Amino acid sequence: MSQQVTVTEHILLHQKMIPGATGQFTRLFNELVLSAKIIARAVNKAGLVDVLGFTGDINVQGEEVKKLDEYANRILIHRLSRSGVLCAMASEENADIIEVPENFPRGDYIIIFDPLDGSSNIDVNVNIGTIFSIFKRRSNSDAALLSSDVLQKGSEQVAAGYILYGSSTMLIFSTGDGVHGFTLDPSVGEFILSHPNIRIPEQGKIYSVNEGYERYWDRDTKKALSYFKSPKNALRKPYSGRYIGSLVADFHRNLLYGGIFMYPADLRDPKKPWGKLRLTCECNPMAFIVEKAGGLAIDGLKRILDIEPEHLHQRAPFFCGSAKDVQVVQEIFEAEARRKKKK
Ligand code: FDP
Repeated sequence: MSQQVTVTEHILLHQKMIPGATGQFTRLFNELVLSAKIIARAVNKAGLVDVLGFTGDINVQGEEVKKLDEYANRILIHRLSRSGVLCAMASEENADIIEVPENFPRGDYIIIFDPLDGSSNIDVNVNIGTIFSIFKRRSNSDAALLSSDVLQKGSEQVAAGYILYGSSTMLIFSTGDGVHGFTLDPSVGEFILSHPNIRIPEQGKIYSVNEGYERYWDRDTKKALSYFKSPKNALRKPYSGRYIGSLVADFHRNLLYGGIFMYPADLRDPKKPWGKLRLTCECNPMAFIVEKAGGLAIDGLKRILDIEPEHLHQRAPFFCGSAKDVQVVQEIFEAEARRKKKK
């Protein structure tokens, strides 16, 4: 136990190394960690208490709201608004920016989160998670908050990460200097550093995508898939297919083992040719983590972290993982773009 580093110690150590640090980030993180423990407890008891199933409501994404989703959202909003260091929050479950109530102290941080990602897996005991993305406001603290403070490019994130509720509860995050993983020790109630300085393998052996929708993909994505399945690829053998259908779980496995996760554009509805995943609360935080671990994340052609969000619930195609695997996809998209230009 004497050798073990808790997440709070780790953050405090990090804070000491930043000249002029005020402790605000540490306060925000402490509330996030406490929220994670409360949600983990509810997830672990699901099945025993009445938290499975639907609330009967439809969220801003047009999806049925699960009881645990709603619970996780409430816990995060309640705890984080009390941190005293936020000026705004945004959640996948709420249509608009959530302002911190007038009577609470405020600060310059903004947090965007998906309270419980992978919620279609809740009722069957498959891994789910909370994803978060943290920014600092750009406008003056005394002035009214601008939507551009919340809608910043992913490259402006000061921290991002996720909590994975699985066979154990894990917190993975980066504040810019490496990606670190902590595992909740339920006997002491602390997240303990278990995976310091995670690096994603440069080349993976796994592709992860909902192949059932292949007929709705563009030509580029179909080409990428056939590359990963071909014995003529860089590995000289087909990649293994692994798809849980819970972004945090698929991402986490690929982060540790290497590989590529894809949620491509879906051309079923030509008026909405976007992917399913949300840029601000899913793609950006995962792209930040994967890049800090040595990998890449693109929308096909463009780096995810360079996309200027136009609205809170914007979606983006998402290809993310080991650098060499993502580069292959990018080359395919670039070649197709050149071909289309020539026509
Ligand atoms: P879910 O709908 O279960 O919440 O964006 C949400 C998400 O899950 C991701 O976690 C997951 O990667 C993806 O959607 C799964 O979507 P498909 O069922 O279309 O594959």
